[in-house]
Amino acid sequence: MRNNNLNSKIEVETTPNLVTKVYEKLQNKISAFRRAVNRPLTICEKILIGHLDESAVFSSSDALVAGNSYVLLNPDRVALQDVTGQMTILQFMLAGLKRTAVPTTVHCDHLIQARIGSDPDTKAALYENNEVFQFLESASRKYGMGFWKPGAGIIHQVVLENYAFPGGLMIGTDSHTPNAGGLGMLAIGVGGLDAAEVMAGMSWELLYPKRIGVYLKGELNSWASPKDVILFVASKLTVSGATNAIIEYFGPGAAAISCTGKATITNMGAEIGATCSVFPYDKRMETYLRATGRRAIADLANKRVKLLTQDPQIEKEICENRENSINYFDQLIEIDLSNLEPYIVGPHTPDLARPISKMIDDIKKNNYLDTISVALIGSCTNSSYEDMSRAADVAEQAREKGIKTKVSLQVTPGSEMIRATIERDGQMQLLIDIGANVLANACGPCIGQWSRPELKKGEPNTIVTSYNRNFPGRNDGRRETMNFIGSPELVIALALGGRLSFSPLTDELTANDGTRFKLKPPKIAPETPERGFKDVTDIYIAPATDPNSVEVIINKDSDRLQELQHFPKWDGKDFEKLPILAKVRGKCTTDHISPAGPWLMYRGHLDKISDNLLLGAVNADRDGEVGRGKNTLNSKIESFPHIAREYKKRGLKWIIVGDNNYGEGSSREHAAMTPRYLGCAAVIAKSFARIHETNLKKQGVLALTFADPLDYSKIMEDDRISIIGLNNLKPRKSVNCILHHVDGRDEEISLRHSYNESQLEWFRAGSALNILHSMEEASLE
Ligand code: MIC
Ligand code: SF4
Repeated sequence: MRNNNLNSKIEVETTPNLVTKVYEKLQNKISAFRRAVNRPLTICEKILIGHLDESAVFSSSDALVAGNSYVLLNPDRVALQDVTGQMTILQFMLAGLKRTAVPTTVHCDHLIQARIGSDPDTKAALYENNEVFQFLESASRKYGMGFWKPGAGIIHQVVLENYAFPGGLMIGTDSHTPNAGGLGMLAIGVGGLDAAEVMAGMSWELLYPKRIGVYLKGELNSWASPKDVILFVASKLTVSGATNAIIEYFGPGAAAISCTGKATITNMGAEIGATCSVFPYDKRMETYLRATGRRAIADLANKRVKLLTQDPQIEKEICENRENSINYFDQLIEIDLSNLEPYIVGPHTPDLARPISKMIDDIKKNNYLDTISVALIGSCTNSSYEDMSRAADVAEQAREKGIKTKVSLQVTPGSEMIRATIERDGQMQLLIDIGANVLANACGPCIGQWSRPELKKGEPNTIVTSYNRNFPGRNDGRRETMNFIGSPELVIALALGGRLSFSPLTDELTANDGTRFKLKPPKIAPETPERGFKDVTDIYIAPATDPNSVEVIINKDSDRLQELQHFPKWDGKDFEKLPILAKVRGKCTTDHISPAGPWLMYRGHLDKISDNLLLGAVNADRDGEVGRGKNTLNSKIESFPHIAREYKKRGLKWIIVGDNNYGEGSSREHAAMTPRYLGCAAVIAKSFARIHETNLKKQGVLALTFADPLDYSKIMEDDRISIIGLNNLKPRKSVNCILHHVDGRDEEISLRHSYNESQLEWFRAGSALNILHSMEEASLE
């Protein structure tokens, strides 16, 4: 089934050429599909069908059963960032390939630590991460990838500004890749090995997603913003509610939201587990394409509107009767934007939402710390020209009254283009005038790259951000930090009020002259600058024209980068009486399994980063114990990575037991590679998040779920677990598992899996990479 055409010599194309070809392909495939399946199509169906691999046959829609059939797709682009990209490139190299077959870019954004401010922090990062940046740059030049230097901006913002296009399909090694859905693209977050395979010219496999429709009507007004649309949707669907689904926004309200506002909404679909989210092509996207120097693409899209939008009959039928939505969507949510209030979510999970009017009650009920310590705006989610203009409008009102924020305010612009433009147009100055400090154009505090020496160890504190994630420990590595999320304009208002309970809708501030005043809702802001975006230079390096002359730089003694070794093949034996390294309780995101912050340093060094394994995970058997468990060899309570290394030394494989939505959040495959490296045979969970489940499968760890989730509670700390019948693993067939309890009782439980036949081969071969490598070797023979 797979496309064996490795190393095919496809030149990196200019985007208009690529887009022309993609639209032709969409046209042909969608027409063929329509001949077989005669019904109106949604936009995500059109894009998926238009990107199906050549092997797909359109005899009927039976081949595309949502949540059941796997499909092979050919993405148009790949985007890598500097921390997940390291493993992706190391795996690409290990597979022995010469050049990327699909246009690919690398973005340096996660490694800049926020300390003082933009310039000194970027300089310090260049020095401290020099070796990694050199590796990424040399590999990019050699293998044909565009390289965006540190300081150029955050991956998703740079992709939106330069590469995203309506109707396209891209994958990225970052879970917020769906940001490009704001420009009508199906953009999906994946693990590094998925990306390496596509870069090698292989098709990409996806579980054909379900569809959730969000019908938007009315118009946002007052303090409500695009952020509130997604915070509201998150509260309805919860963190796992959109797993293996694409969220498709449509209706008259969609056109009332700017392209970058749409991107905020699609970006945060990652927080509810969505495969991706998408809006249909419209005038607002055209405006953004033209403003970002892509007139040719806007013209091409305008000629193909039918391919890039939902068939109109769908909306018509749904408007006549909401029940008709079942013909097109698995679920329908309806939002009247005119009635939407600003929301605040958190702490510690992005689906704990309430409208701002209810915040004060929640603070009292839950004893949240009302005093805010730091307010932060920006990130890949919310740093558009429109966002910054609305935030600056609130700042201007405060400046006119002679006041500043009551708490520290930090701004991370999403890209150098945005930073330079808001500096020229005055928004930045307005923010600085009320006390803002400008950080680098990078992820910074959003991913724990935030030095807060002023904060005492264990000191509880409240922060508010316009970011997208708020897992415990996420921003500053401190689990006691309570992190709340809202729109940038709301965060500015809260920074002026200094309290979480402050509501700009009802509360007053005191001006410098002692008079009281209320903030007005920010004015409607321009979605793109009247004078155009500022041109920025010296932020991009193109692939080398003579790749053979470029040597990929990896220092042999490096503690940042380590060449990978292949994981061993499965030995053909059942897993007999394996110890449980960790049984985790409750939320276990990839930030719990493989924390970021200081550990980001080691994302290119598998051995070193393995020392963070499960450090954030809550031990289900030991109340309150985090990152530690019982070493069955000596009965001592030790850290999980330490125990895992002890087991590995003795050649003992082990198991992780997970709760619901295990592995939610990031795409980092380190959360699957480090367990694999230290000897994990299987993860048994109540349920998995999509990307993490694929990452486990790809790295050769068995990903299994309880047939009966109540069996989770049958597993005790001292049990040994056998997983048997592995030679007979088959798609859709359950797996037998025996719990050997310490009192001598054996108990049998049934496990499920979602492997298809070719994924089972990954397990047998030891990893998907081992298969890619053998295919590459065969193609050279
Ligand atoms: C995130 O927002 O969690 C990250 C950091 O961008 C991750 C990627 C990573 O862990 O490197 C993501 O979203 O995939
Ligand atoms: Fe960076 Fe945060 Fe966006 Fe992830 S969510 S890409 S860490 S800004």
